[in-house]
Amino acid sequence: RHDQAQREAEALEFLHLYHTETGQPGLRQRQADLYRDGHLTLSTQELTFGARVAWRNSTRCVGRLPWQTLHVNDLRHVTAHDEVFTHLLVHLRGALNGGRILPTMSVFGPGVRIHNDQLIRYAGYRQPDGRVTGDPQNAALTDYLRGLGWRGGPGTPFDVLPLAIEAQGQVRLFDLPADATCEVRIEHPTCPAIGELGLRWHALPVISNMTLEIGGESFQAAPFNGWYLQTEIAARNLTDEHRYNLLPAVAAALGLDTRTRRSLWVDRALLELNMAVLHSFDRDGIRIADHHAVTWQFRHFETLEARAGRAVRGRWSWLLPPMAPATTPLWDRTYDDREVRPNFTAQPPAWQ
Ligand code: HEM
Ligand code: NRG
Repeated sequence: RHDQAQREAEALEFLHLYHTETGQPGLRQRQADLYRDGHLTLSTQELTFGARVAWRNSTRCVGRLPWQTLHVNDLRHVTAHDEVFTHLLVHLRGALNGGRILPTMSVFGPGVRIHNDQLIRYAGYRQPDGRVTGDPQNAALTDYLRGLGWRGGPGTPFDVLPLAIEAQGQVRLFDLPADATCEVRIEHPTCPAIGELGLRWHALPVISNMTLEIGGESFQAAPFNGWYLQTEIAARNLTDEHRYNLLPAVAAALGLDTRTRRSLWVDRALLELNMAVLHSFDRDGIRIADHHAVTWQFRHFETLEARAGRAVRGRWSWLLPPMAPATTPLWDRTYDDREVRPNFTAQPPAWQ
């Protein structure tokens, strides 16, 4: 929590940024509003600008080149469960846009929180033997949702979890309809046995547990999405030993010799799984980045920012992809990792 002086200082700094970057008149009037009220009530234009700059300032995001294209739904008047849920469905369908994904954010009113860390997450069901069916990362979330009364899904490794929406001091569960959670069946262009593993992933990453901070104001319910980078799905979610841990199955499908790591079966299976994810999203016409294009685009973003007289902040360890990092143009660069606002901050889970 900020104290009042810091809040006002951030508000002044934001007003200055907004008016100098956009060239909009009226800075004096807004400063007077701030001194009168002690805080800012952002206009829709200021909110939209602030959200875009928050993306521009996200040190861990390698996908920042199109920051100015972020669509912002100003839903600060929305504070009731049913209305929040309805607008989340509008967000999911509009952002998917038939596969030509639109980076989108929906900003909800006071008292609203979404307890899921992303709008679309797969259940992780704990088995009696200690193993997990589904995504082990979501086992605690799955337990929590069951505690709220969720009866559980069909029990596949890819059951979409319901949303826990908090509003007006109360938490309620909402099932997401299948037509709002577009998924891609993963198959490999030349190895049918990989397709037979029955893997899938959802088209949209919609982060719903970060606080948007603009000019001393905080928005706890401001879910946002862009499109996936294939390494997020293929090199981490499906591959990490503590996630779906699928490289042994992919290697078997490829007929690789897994008796010794020195055969580099891990690397070959990883590569083919990444190819399969790119191929499958392309087949369905769902936008997805690859780690080569996105890192070159990030360099372009740096050039444009330098031209605009701004410094780019970044966290090298997050910007580098978990595949072939030294082949990308970010490998031998260094970044200043100090955080500036507007920005997104991590929220401690509302449950736990
Ligand atoms: C993190 C790519 C859009 C804000 C990331 C990461 C990647 C990425 C690869 C690292 C994720 C990880 O390692 O778990 C992209 C791509 C986008 C995109 C390809 C396509 C347009 C956006 C948008 C926003 C955003 C629209 C906000 C408006 C962030 C933030 C993080 C992040 C805040 C850090 C998340 C965390 O701390 O867990 N992005 N991003 N990104 N991105 Fe983006
Ligand atoms: N690694 C996470 C998603 C983190 C954010 N990535 C994006 N964001 N692409 C995962 O679900 O795999 N985005 O807004 O597009």
